[in-house]
Amino acid sequence: MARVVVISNRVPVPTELGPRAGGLVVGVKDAIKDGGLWFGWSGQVAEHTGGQPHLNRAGNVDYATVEISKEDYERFYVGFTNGTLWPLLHFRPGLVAFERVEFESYLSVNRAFAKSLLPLLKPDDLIWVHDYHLIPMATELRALGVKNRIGFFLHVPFVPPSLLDALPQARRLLRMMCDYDAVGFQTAQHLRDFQDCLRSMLGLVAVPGIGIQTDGHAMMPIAAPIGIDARAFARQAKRAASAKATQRLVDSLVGRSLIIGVDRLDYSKGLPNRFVAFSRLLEEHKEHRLKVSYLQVAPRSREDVAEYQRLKRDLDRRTGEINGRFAEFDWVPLRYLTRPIARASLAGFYRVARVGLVTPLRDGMNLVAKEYVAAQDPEDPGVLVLSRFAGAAEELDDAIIINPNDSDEITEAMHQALTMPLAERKARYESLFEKVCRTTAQSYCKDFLGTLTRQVPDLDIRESGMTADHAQHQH
Ligand code: ADQ
Repeated sequence: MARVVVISNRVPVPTELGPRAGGLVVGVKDAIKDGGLWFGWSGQVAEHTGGQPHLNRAGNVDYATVEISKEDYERFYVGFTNGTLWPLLHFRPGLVAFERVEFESYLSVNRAFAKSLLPLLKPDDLIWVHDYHLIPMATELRALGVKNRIGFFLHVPFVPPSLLDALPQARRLLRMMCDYDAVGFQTAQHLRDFQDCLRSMLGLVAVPGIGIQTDGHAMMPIAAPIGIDARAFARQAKRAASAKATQRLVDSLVGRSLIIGVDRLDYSKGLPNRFVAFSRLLEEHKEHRLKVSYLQVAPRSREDVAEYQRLKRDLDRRTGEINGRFAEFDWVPLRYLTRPIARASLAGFYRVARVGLVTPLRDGMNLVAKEYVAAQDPEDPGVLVLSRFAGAAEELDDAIIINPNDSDEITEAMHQALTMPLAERKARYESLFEKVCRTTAQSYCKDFLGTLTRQVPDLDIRESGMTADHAQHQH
């Protein structure tokens, strides 16, 4: 098979210290486990953006990274990607800022990255671009003469036309997405929203077997849900259960039930509502006082973005209030950590937790939900409480599904989970485990790359001026 070249904003260069929190790496590394190249930003700021990449090799994977300038860091990273696209794609128009210079920087960073990558490309490489930071990448690579197949996968949700239209550059971005050979989304709903945008904003409709046709080129849009290697994670969790860190956690609980949440410290993850819900659980269901501890692991993320600083202050305050109000001299109800924890330890922590709380306001997929299920002890499984607005809810419908905007609903779900009989816990777990084993990191990469390498039928017919109306009849 051809070499796979992965391009993503951040690159998991193995020499970096410590574990990295983030779902993209977990799901994508399977694509290049047999050899490949991973290209992107080093995470460092330098005088200029791009230039000659730094090369590293680990096993049979090459890593190539470049820097960005201070100005691009502010405009591209803090600005357009995390201040405009991220809130927009997470249905938070009130948090979106628009600055034309930031969009210009977004384009120029993508152009510089494409130039840096060019000398490393081979003619039959399959190029796989990841996430909202890099939408213009295919357009920029094509402009440099790259003829390879190029695919794009969006890890975050896609929005309906009424929301996307708020973005001044929406049509331009949609056209750039049409320059790929395949564009993937986490769920059927995100795919439908994308297709609605193409239809209503550009008048384009997919033709079965061909895809979206523009200028003699076809782009196939697909839903390819990302997953984890669930069976391997289950084995890791079983081993981790007897490891030192898990044992320390269990000892510290002195028989209490554990509720766990693991999220990047991000406003899309719904943490304030979750804290409110926990406080109400202790308030309204007094039987749980002294009997349950809630561990929230929330490593800090995007600390230069103002909204993230506000969220951190808000959660610090709420933690103080909850513990000040309910703690006893020998019980701290809420344990709140803002640093990452090694994945091996996390696996053990999930396994001993009676409840897994995954309540994002919006999420592309959410791999923590899948990890929590995979880590459970089949003989005594915990219960997953899952937001209906996480992509994972499309598959994991045997979890307790909640609306994360309603803290009372989360409170009731916590109570239901803490008091659920073993037989029901097992029945839900068995069905959920079967589902997390079905869509894995491997099946995700296979589905996406399969579409990317598909045979595209002769496109001459479609150049005869196919309109949205014509295409709709064929749909
Ligand atoms: P994220 O927003 O980063 O990913 P998620 O899918 O939950 O969200 O992945 C987080 C990953 O990081 C998990 O594998 C988890 O174990 C790990 N992690 C989280 N907190 C950690 C901690 N404290 N210590 C160590 N590891 C931690 C984006 C999208 C998601 C989408 C993924 C993958 O926002 O919707 O599911 O990409 O496509």
